[in-house]
Amino acid sequence: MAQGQASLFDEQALAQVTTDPAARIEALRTEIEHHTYLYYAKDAPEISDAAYDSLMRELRELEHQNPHLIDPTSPTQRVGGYVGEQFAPVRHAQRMYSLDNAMDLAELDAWLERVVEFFGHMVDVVCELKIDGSSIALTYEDGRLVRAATRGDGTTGEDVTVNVRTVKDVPLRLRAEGMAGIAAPGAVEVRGEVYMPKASFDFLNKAAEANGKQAFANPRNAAAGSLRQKDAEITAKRDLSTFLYAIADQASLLATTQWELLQWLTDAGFHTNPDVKLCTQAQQVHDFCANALENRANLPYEIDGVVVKVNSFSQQAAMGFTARAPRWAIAFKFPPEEKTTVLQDITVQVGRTGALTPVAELVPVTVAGSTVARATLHNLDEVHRKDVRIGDTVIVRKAGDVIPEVLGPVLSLRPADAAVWQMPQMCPSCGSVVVREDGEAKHHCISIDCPAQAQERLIHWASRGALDIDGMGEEIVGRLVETGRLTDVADYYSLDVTELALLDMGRLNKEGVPIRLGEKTAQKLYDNIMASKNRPFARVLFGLGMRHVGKTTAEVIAAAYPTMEGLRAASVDDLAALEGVGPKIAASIYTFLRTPANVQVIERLEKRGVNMADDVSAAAPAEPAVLDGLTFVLTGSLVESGMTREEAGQRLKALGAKVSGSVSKKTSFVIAGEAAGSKYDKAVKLGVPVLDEAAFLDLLETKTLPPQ
Ligand code: 3B8
Repeated sequence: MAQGQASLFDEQALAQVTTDPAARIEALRTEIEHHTYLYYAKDAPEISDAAYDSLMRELRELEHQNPHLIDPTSPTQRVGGYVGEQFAPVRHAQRMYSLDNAMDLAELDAWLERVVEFFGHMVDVVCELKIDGSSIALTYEDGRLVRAATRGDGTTGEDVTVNVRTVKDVPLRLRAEGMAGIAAPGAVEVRGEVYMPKASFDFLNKAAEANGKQAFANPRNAAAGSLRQKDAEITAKRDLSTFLYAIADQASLLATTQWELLQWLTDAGFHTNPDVKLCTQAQQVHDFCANALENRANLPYEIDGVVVKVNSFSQQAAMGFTARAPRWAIAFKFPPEEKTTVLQDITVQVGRTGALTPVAELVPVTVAGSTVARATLHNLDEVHRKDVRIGDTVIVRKAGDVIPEVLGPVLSLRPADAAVWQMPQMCPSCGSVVVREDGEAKHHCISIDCPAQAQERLIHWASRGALDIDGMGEEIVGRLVETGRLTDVADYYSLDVTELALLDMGRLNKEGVPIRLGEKTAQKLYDNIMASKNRPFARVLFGLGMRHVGKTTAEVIAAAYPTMEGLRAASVDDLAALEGVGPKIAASIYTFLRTPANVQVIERLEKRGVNMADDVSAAAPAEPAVLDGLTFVLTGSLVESGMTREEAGQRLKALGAKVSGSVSKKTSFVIAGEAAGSKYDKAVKLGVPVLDEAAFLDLLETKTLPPQ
């Protein structure tokens, strides 16, 4: 490509630099954007990297000399920036729905048949690869990127603008070709997927392992995690890419079909996936899915299925949405990838309650984008039911694409000497007796001072759902246990900053000097320990790690007994009477609170200021009366939620609304479910606003009225 270069380096252009820096800056930006587009979106660069760098250097230099001309959408501004304490919430102007899944070809056909039934004939559909990334919404105002948000719960996401700016294939300004169409809407919200290429993911995880850092489970988590970096400079180094495929609102102003929209997106400068097909028959959809599945391993990024969409926007609108997902699209999910590998050993892990879990130690193998070397075998019966033996070649897959699972052996490859595995009779951590109680699947080590249990209990106490001591992970807890500073959870609250700073991490640096935790990390960790003293009482109960007391049970108990003193006074029957508790859990709590070693730990926790009593006067307020003064009428059946009109009415009243049986001019809203009849007609006639079920469910969830 000689043209662009010539125009930039010719005499006239250079002469302009001295006279009009603003014009030169603009010319450089447009030129650089053009080459970024060719490189990332079209995969067809026309100038060398060196020439590109030279353009960037000139632009940077000019902006440096003319700081008043710096603009956030300049290609020089992609790097850097800090997000505050938290990512600001962003309410999506239009809800970000997810897709319904078809788990096999039969379910895909069932969806295709629903489409045929709806229209009375087959309609055009578009097949796209389902990118296994993290959803984003990019908002452009007057063609300039102003905001990027994650999907979040679909209603509210997080503002990740500074991070997304660093993603090189995201245009900071739309190309003129795309701009032509959007004179009318002014702002457009473009939606798609951010992903991390497989090769970059491998590279990142290798580096993480080398630095003793936690690796990401799969490229999707890596993409999502990279987007949510507080320091956008880290995001900038992460090699993220995007594929965009939708416009949130007013897409019909830009195109009349999904197929045309993909073209518009490409013209506007977005990276769109080239592997798309416009299909007129079910057979073509099948072929596309079969091809995608076959090609999956050869793609440089992860896909987890195929998305099939009704092509025409007016036909999409006719089909509409359920409460969760569009009716006009379906995600055909690939079956989880399976691989074979060798089971080298079965080890036994001791959990915080003393439960013993057999773990498959595998020859590492890549499954669905990440390395699998270990997988839980749950308990002895599972090992026998699956009939896996040490030395077996086994089939592994990822359940839900995250948790590795051993499916079973390839019997024809079993070594002659492979013996049936048995649970060890002694705890591998402390050597005490292992028992299996009647009716229990798990074996347990019943020693009170089993170090493996102690360590797991300590980690559990600090975990996110419990006392949430950020930074207190497996490694640091392990070191504190080994150095004798942590024995039980009350010991956390006697640690001081100095000893934390000096904590020997058990590793040496390049000069052979032991690595210590260091002052800055120690101070943060200490602050987090102190902050954990004020967690709600339910967290403390959960953190204590009583058998059978999960998070939900802990919340139920704390709601009924908001103080440790009150809870200690409760009888087994009192506890068993609580919703979802029952005699087994009740007995476990009762016994736990009377075991002398536990009583002592709880007393020490209390003495050191850990919350043992919630302030009941500050209990959660009742529902806000956001619908005060409004009158609702319900009609039709609420098929999505399955709520009766009675239940729906109760929910509205709880928010302060009045519910009436007939529509009048005074009615504020009519909620119309399926097969709504005369009340709906009357509402339309009187101009009373009508909400469909999805909007009603949104209202209950968000406690805000939809914009009228
Ligand atoms: C509507 C259309 C959600 C999606 C959609 O590659 C909707 O189209 C969606 F409510 O999540 N991961 C894609 C992908 C995802 C979606 C989509 N198209 N290609 C993807």
